[in-house]
Amino acid sequence: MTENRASNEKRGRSFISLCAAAILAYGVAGGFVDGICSAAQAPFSIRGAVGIRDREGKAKQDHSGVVVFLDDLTNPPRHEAPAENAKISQVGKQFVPSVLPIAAGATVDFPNDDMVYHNVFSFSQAKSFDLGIYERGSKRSVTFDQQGLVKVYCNIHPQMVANILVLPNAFFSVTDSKGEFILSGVPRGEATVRTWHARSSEQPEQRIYVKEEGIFATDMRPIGKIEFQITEDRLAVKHKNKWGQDYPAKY
Ligand SMILES: [Cu+2]
Repeated sequence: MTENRASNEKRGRSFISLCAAAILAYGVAGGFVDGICSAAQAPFSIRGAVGIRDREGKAKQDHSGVVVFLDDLTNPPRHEAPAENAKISQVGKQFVPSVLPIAAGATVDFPNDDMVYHNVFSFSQAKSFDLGIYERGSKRSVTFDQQGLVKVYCNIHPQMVANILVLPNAFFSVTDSKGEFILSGVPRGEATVRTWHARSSEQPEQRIYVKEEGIFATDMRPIGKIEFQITEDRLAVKHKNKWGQDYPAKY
């Protein structure tokens, strides 16, 4: 392992020299040099899929909405704040998207893009806030510094629920309808691929080695594509409004 690391570092250094030489030689052709250097650095992409089964154990048609993320990296890169804020809109009396992973320290904008007023609030341990009532075209923002799950509600419409997962880093993805995900720019080293789904208590995970030759399991078996299965076992839980009361029958 140590030997591998040493040779990787050596390769890294000679690669840096190669880039430096290329920049000196072809400094004017910036785009070209960038191309060479980024190709040689080749940030790794982890691909995979999550299959969701319903409560009866039947495979669902739609496998979207599972958050897949990396945790416990042995070689975490320096954390950089995202250039743009993340966003959860209010549209058609829903929060869109209803699942949003972010890295701790990120800010989320909550624009009202709807025809009606909404009141956005959360009493979660990781972040408690109340943005008050605001109209179409307005936007309010919240910064999330503490890791954890933040459940966001509207005080007017009980069906409006969003889950913000505040994670340790920016290596995350949300599955598409086929269940597929991609984690891009992953550094070499060990990491745990974890999962989270709003309607399941199952959170399958896998420890992996990311090496120059590819991804390996802890028994050094090569992994082409990471696959997980999740079975739904949670119904939507009724929640109270911000005053701790049931929502009125009509709203
Ligand atoms: Cu609302």
